[in-house]
Amino acid sequence: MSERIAHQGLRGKVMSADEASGFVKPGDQIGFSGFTGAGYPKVLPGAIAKRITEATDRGEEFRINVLTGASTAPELDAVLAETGGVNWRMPYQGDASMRRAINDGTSYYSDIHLSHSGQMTSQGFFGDVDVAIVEAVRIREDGSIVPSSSVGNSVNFLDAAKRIIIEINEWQSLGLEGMHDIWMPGIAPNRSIVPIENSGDRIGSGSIAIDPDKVVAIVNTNAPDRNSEFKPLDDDSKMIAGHLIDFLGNEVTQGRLPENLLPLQSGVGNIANAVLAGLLDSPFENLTSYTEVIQDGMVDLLDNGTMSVASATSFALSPTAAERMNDKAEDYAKKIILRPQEVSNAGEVIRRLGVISCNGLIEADIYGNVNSTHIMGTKMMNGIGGSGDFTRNAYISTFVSPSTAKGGDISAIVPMVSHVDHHEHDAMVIITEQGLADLRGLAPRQRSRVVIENCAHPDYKAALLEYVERAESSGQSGMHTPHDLREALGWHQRFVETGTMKA
Ligand code: 0RQ
Repeated sequence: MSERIAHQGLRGKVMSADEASGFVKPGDQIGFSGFTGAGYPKVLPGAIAKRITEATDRGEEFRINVLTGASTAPELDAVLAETGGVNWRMPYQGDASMRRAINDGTSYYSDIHLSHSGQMTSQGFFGDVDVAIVEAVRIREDGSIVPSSSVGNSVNFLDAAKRIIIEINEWQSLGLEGMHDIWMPGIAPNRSIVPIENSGDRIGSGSIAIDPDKVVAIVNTNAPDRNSEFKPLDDDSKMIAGHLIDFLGNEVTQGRLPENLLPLQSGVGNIANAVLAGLLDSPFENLTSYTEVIQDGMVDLLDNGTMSVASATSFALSPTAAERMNDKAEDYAKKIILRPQEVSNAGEVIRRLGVISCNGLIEADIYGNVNSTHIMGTKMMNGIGGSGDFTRNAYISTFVSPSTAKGGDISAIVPMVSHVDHHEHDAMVIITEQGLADLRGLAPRQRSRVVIENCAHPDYKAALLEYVERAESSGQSGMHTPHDLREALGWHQRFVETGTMKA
């Protein structure tokens, strides 16, 4: 362990997780490292959860605010959510227990663009950060921290926090040192331009400088990052990937994209991973990515040389791919750059590099508005994550989804979305296994026909067409974006009442 704590003064701070959890007080606001199941602290959250439960059993109030980079894993989100002690959570989650706590009203949740969340913390929008709890690979001689498999919002949390607790995780490869690129734009009014001109540019240092005097505890761990295996590729995913690859090929033919495309962004989830797998067999070469998470599909592209470089803030790897990453981290550090999420998701860089974005959706409406977060308009699924950062600024923004969910009882194409995350001004291309709707340059009434014809499932096509024709001919609706307002959310209401959107 001593090689992992090179700062002499900090070696004396090593203690057990139970002892370290004593530095967390009721009402504290805690910034945890971690992004999509990578680089989150493995043992402190459990120790804090134990203290919350003990306090609750004694009839004492012990609640905390939980800030992270993005989703984490059960060792953080589930253990804390299950105590009922999470008062407020930001900016993204994907855990069943946390989702339950949010949807049953136990916990407040602010679903925030990932690129904004760190800056908002640093600017003091959420109040003080009491404790930063951050996983690291190593502490250097100067006390700076080498992060592990994600950078996320750790720099903001470490800067802002009054007290710092570091988990040194021996499972994380020392070879990760050299992969990170720590550079921060600062806060307004002295915010700098991000000097990145290519996805592969390195602009900062390999570790996060901290004030060693703020470190109150260091805890040693040896535990893997936890992500689930991706679902095996099904026919729908392969068809979605095929539509997107054909579309990109045509953009090259039309002279709107260079032959090696522009930097790719790929969201979380099975479909986005399937699209990356589809690129493996595509004619494209020398691809690059400017994205936020590196999934299995992207590592495969790097392995076979289809992709030359990938910039992100985190891994989101299956257990098998994570072991592979650990074995060969030094080699991957030549092709992978992990940045703070304020930089990986910086809108201005995304716009300037001309990123092609690809994210999942829960539902889209006939005019191209997209709901990525809410089931039937009221229940939180995961959150907007970085999908807005990329969609709003992309050169071409795409959304991918099967045309139905829950065995066909839900249509992903609806008359009006029950919640809007990405609106018609930002969403350019919608893709389901049925086909692709290129909405660029189309007015709402033109969009409706293309979305219904190309993307809706045959079981719902006639009903969608009937809806829009009725709205257009009612004489009561404006003809720019025709709607029958009594019926617009009727499909959702029918699902809530009967368990299916089918009439
Ligand atoms: O449910 O898990 O019970 O089977 O949602 O759906 O089709 O497997 O697709 O894994 O790609 O997730 C939008 C949630 C899609 C994701 C969303 C149910 C469906 C299934 C998953 P089961 P699929 P995916 C970068 C970008 C927002 C954040 C983002 C997401 C489950 O892509 O969270 O893009 N995006 N970040 O059955 C009811 C519907 C449904 C539905 C799907 N209309 N109604 N349930 N489901 N559509 C990364 C980060 O930001 C970190």
